[in-house]
Amino acid sequence: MKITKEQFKKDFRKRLREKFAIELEDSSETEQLVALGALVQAYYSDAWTDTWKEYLTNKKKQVYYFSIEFLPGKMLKSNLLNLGILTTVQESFKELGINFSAVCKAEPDMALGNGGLGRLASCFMDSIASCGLPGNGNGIRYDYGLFKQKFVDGYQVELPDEWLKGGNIWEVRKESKAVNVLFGGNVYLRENHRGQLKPVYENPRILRAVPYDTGMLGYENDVVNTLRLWSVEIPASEEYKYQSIEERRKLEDLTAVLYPDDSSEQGRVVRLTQEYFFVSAGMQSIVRYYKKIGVPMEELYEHIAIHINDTHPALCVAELMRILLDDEDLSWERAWDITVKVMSYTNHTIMAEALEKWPVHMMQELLPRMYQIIQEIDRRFLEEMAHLADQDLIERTRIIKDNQVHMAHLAIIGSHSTNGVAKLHSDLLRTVVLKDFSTLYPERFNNKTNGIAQRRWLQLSNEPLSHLLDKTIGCSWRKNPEDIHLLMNYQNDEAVLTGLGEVKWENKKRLADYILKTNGVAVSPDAIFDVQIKRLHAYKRQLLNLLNILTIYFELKDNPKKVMEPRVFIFGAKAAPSYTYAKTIIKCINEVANMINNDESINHRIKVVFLENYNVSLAEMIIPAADVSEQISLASKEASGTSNMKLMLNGAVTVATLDGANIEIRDAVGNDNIFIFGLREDEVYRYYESKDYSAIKTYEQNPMLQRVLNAFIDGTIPNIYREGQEVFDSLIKYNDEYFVLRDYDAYVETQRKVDATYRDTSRWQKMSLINIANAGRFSSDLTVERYAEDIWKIDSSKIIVGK
Ligand code: GPW
Repeated sequence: MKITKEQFKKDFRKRLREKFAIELEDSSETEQLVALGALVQAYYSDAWTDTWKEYLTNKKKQVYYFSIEFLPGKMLKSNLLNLGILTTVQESFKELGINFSAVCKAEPDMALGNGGLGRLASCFMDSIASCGLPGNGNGIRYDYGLFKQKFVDGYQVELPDEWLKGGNIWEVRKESKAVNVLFGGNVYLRENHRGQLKPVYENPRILRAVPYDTGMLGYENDVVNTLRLWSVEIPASEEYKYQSIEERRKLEDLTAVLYPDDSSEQGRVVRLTQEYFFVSAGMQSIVRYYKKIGVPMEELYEHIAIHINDTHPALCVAELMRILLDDEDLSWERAWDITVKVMSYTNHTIMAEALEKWPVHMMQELLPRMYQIIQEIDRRFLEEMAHLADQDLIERTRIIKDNQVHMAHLAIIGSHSTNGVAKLHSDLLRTVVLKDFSTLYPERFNNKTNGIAQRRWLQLSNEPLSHLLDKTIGCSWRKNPEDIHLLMNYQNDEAVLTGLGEVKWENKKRLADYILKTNGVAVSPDAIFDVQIKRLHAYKRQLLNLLNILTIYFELKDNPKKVMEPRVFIFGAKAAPSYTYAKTIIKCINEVANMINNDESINHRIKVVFLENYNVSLAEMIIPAADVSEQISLASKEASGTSNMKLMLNGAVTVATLDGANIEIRDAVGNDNIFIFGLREDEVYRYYESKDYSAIKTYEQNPMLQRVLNAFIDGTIPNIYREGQEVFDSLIKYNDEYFVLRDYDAYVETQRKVDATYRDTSRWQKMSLINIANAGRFSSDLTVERYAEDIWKIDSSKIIVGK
């Protein structure tokens, strides 16, 4: 949209008066934020209506992305950018004497997600709208987002994230679109007068699902899609059943909290209730809409695609079957055909503990009708496969076995597409983890390598670099992320390389100021900023990073004159509250940080900084300041990773194992512009087969490694009496599940190479440039376009300028 500064200033003052009966001069930053939010919403309200009306009139096929997590972070700047008025607003605020960044800061992070999976969903929302694709999100409006992390004596402490306390400026409550969702009770099948078997519900618990819609704005294209999040309420007709406050609370708890368990599931009734709640509400509202506009149910698959983001929404399969059978009177065969055509599924991990399974009795009690339908799907699957010679294969792939419902099996059998999130990951799904299914349905398996929204992760978070790019290669990269490749023409241009160095320094200075303020640690922007930011998990091997830090520390203590670049090791990570080992690692990193940062004898040559409460906003500050990106998971374990892409885009050079999307990053930049080390995936699998890995042998044969590990249990690192022993035991007594010790030497050696390379400034800057220039292919715009074409079969409604 186009608006002059004069008009904007007038509109803004007016909004403030309308909202708060206040003059600009007397308003607080929060009031300014709320007024600005309301104004921005008014600016895009026509485009929002026009968008869905256009989808309606042109009968555009739409995708609905079902995800139990969305992690957008702050939305103000992103919305202003996409509307095309960011600069106008920034300049107007300056003229009005308002501090724009302070207003932005007043917006709470919307953190309805744990990490990569939820953030991917939000990058997809941005990209789907920006590519002009008809697509909507469907999820849960948690009252509390991911916990706020504090460190007390080096331990992680979790505080509630009260993100809704000041109200949510972007959401619109859609009372009229509420639906009921049924739980529990008994369900009998009875023949109706037309001889059809229909369910009769006895004593179900009825919950009301109320949607809150948020506009998902496309980048300068007037598209506004919808993210619909559901909140639980008590239906008026049921109120008499909940007389005490406790009983009401218990019910309202359903959408109170996001499960902070990343990559592992606890068999909890609330979680399963949440899953069915948003699945059923979403499916009902979708089907109701298409019925209302006169789409025959038989043709549903021509109008909608439903995407199941990991298995959490896998009940979509059974719920659509339920609606088509019970409410729409379709035969099983017709309903099944439609369901499979409509559904598609993404797998995000090969970690066995994260593959969701629910006890049969729990599903039977909580979701009796779902269970009946799943049983029938399972029965028909057995029947259909009965002709196969390999009876074991059928047993291995069925949905209900060992008294558990296997959600991934339901998702694969009930959909036409299963994809992994990076080449290696998709190959492992096909050949190892889901091999049986790929034998049964080879055509269903495909890869869609993850991507990131360049708008947020470069344009918004790294303005200095964005300006340098504009100046060097023009502005087309802002619309077409692949155009960033034009930067390759400048890999030997001294001025551009120096410019990149200056941009990086400026970003590092900003982060250094923040580190001093929050952690009280003084770090120099001239040091290497070495960054590992991701959830804390054993397979991601933050511990390996720590072992290298201790190695350097001991080398410095032995030889204070050791030639090396000063380095700041920066961590950001939350541990699931129930994951004690991950919390142990946090404590150990914090204590090592204390020890090293306060040891004058090493002359400040290395520093260790663990930043509290890692979230989207913090990522936006850390990533532009990173020189080194740590992507050191055990090969085969990280499905893709996405911080690897964000860091590369911002000019960090990657230290990586050949895991997840690191492999594709290596292919993009070439071996000379990345530091690869460690076991490869086939070597890891060979160890699993031969079972001849001995951590203790590795330890016994390596004096430095001994010294480093002993530091955990001999008092060298203070205050980790219990934690140090736990780490030591995990490596030595329990034989080092993630081959940390096996990769230790290679890692330390590679870090020496990093050090030596960094000393050659122009070589380093060139590497950095090559990383930036080749990051365009990891744009989530391209990723969602591949989903649209191969899986969802939807196309863009707008001719995007510049495409
Ligand atoms: F276990 N991922 C995540 F697969 O952030 F469900 N949370 C999760 O619960 C799972 C996966 C799950 C991450 C992957 O670990 C990461 O490798 C990937 O880049 C990201 O999902 C997006 O695909």
